Amino acid sequence: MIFHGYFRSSSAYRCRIAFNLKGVGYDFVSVHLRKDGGQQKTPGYRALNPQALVPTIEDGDFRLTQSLAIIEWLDETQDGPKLMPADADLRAEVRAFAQIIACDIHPLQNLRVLDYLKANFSAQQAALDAWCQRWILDGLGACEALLARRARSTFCFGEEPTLADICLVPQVFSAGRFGADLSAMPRVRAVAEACEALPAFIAAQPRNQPDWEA
Ligand SMILES: N[C@@H](CCC(=O)N[C@@H](CS)C(=O)NCC(=O)O)C(=O)O
Repeated sequence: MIFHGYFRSSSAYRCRIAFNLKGVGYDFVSVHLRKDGGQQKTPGYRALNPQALVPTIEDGDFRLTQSLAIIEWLDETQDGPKLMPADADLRAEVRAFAQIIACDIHPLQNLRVLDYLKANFSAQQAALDAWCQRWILDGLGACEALLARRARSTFCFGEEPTLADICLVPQVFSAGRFGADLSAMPRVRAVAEACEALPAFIAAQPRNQPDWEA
């Protein structure tokens, strides 16, 4: 399997965690989002992923984009621990939690959005950080409220990591990058800490990737 990603990409980070939890290996192809004006924008990469975003996977002739689709596909086609609960209600709750992050937080802090704000609205770094913090705190605040209404568990939805945890950890990492203060979110922080102790999550960290740059 070929995995096209970038060390700092949250969406690629999600997939790396899923690969590691499932115990599935891959050949990594680095797509540097800054170098050469953004390698994701080259015709070659666009032929793989018309959105010009990472991640993309290739498995023989099969190509797939969108991290949540990739993770669910991995879960359904590969051996290893299940990343989605068997119970339909719980599975839907896990998807709803993951989508808060993947659909409603992450897109607002994506590189192309921040570049657009800089180029078209003259936004400086402080304004961009404030923008990101605004949406991260809003979305993770909702995640905290969802967790707080459940009985305490090690991971978001029980004693095994699911898609919810896979999305949460990279988003907590991004919160740190953009200076969002999560001190009012004890449940989010406790889950992230529990995940960060697992080898699958540690190996997926940006600093442990071959394309990592300080
Ligand atoms: N919803 C997509 C988001 C993919 C995405 O936005 N990837 C970012 C990195 S996390 C990217 O490639 N950005 C490049 C750009 O903005 O030009 C997914 O979950 O895969």
